[in-house]
Formats: sequence, structure tokens, C-alpha cells
Amino acid sequence: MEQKTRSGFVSIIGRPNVGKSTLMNKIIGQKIAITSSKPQTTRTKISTVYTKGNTQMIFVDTPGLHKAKNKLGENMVSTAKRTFNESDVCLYLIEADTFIGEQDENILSLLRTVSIPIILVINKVDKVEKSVVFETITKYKDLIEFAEIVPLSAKTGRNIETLLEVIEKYLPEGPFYYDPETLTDQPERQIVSEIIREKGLRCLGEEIPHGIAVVIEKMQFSKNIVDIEASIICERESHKGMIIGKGGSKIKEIGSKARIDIEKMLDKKVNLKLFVKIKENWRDSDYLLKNFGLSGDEADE
Ligand SMILES: Nc1nc2c(ncn2[C@@H]2O[C@H](COP(=O)(O)OP(=O)(O)OP(=O)(O)O)[C@@H](O)[C@H]2O)c(=O)[nH]1
Ligand SMILES: [Mg+2]
Repeated sequence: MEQKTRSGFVSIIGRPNVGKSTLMNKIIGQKIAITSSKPQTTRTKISTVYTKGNTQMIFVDTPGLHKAKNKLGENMVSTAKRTFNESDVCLYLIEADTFIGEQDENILSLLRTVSIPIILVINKVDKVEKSVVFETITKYKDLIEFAEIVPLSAKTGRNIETLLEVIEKYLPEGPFYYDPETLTDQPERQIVSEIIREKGLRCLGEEIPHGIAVVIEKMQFSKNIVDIEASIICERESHKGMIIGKGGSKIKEIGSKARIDIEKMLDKKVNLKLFVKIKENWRDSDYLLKNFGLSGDEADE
């Protein structure tokens, strides 16, 4: 007898920096979404496909919900809201030791408006005592009707199997959306530009990272090597100087770290050339946001 399959979309939402992208990467066992210790790392929705036996889950990572200060931020927030409205199950991620701030109040009131099952995921349990996890559960459990509550660590992988078992219960019966071998719907070019942006986020000081975007100008595959040219867009002359660094040291560091990751991802040798360009206030320009694929509603269609 043929076994029934289950499949569905699982959105991951929460405020910035709670570990949404780390959790998604850990589940599929590959780094597709970039991560960093700086909030607002993810800018568009990113889907990955997890298939096991008769079950397929499409995880959709979203930008952290925050109080937007520019058009880019507004687009990020609207992308996140729209994504969870279109999913079958929602994972609401929080950190074990945080208090319920304004951002979580806003998320909670948003969650009250939907009827899909919401699973409260308490992340980063590796960082706190067990008692803190219990306190967090007590604090949150009655705020809205959660289908389930799962404490875990996206970093160590602890309890992730439990989360997957829990999600499975809430998936509708139906055919797979993707071929079981599929891992993501992200185009390679986009992953490459995100890897470069991640190295920028990690190598640059506090004031620049949110003001950069990365554009792939050229990506040419030949037999033994991939030639890539990319521009790092920043907002000011002074930022350009910092990105390039003394004698080009900073951009060299970003480039060589990015190249290693890109080679791993493409499984080919890579020749990477980076340029730095200035576009003032690009984060508030509809035209440039669209150009960079960051225009929120249309960004991922
Ligand atoms: N100790 C610990 N750190 C974690 C865990 N999960 C994520 N982190 C760290 O938390 C930081 C943020 O992780 P991200 O996955 O980028 O967070 P995010 O929620 O996707 O953030 P945005 O994209 O900015 O909304 C990174 O430095 C991660 O290494 C965890 O389970 N334990
Ligand atoms: Mg993220």
C-alpha cells in the first residue's frame, strides 16, 4: 500500500538576532542563510527544503521583526509578515533569557490574528541554566495559544529532532512541493552575494555593516574555475575607505574569507574580484532597493 505524504511551509519568525537563520541552516545541515552576531542580518525571505521519508518541510527564514528606520527596514518587516501569513505552521523564535519587549509584544499581537498552529521555540538553551528555561516557559505559555513549546539550541543541535517530530504532526497531507533532492530555491548568484555580505558584516566595525549591499557584476563558469566580480555598495566616502582598509588589507580579508566559502558551496575553484562603490542613501531609494533585489513585496517573487 502506498504511504501518504505530508508537506508544508514552516515560517520562522522572531526579533532580530534570536537565531532564526542558524536554526534553519542546522536543520538542513548546510549553510544557506548567512548569520552574524549583528541584528538585522537577513534581508529577504530564504527557503530551504528538508525531506525525510514521507515528509517534506519547506522552512522559510525571514528578516527579524523590528522597528524599521528606513525603506529597507520596512521592506524587511513586510516580507516577514507576508511570509508567515502564507505558511502552514509558524515557528516563533525567542531567546531563553530575554524579557518581553516592545518588539515581542508587536509580534504577539500579530500572531493573535492568524489561525495556523504556532510553535514557541525557545532558542540558545546552551547559554542558560535550566531554571531560566522554565521561567521563560511560564512567562510565555499563556500569552497566546501555542500549539507546542520546544526549548532547543540551534548552535549545538540539542532537541532539534524533537522540534522536527512536533512540526510533522501539524503538516497537512499532500504531495511534495519539491523534488526530494532539492535543498533551496535560492539562486547561486544570490548565495554568493550573501556570503560576501556576511564576511563584510563580520569583518567591519559597527557603523558600516547595515549600510552595505553586495551586487554580483559577473559570474562566469569555465571548466576549472569560476570568475566572479562583485561590488560592495556603501553609503559614504569614509565607509569606502574603511571597507578597503590600510593598503587594501580589509577588502583582501573579506575577499579571501568569502572565496573559501564560495569554493565550498560551488565545489569549484573561484577567482573573486571585489570593488567598492558609493551610493548615498541607497537604503531609502526605491529604485536602488529594487535593483538590489530588496524591494520587499516583489523581492522574492
Ligand atoms: N549560544 C548560542 N548562540 C546562538 C544560537 N543560535 C544562534 N546563535 C547566535 O546568535 C547570533 C544570531 O544568529 P542568526 O541566526 O544570525 O540570527 P537571526 O535571528 O537569523 O538574525 P536576523 O537575521 O538579524 O534577524 C549568531 O551569532 C549565532 O551564532 C544558540 O543556540 N546558542
Ligand atoms: Mg537571519
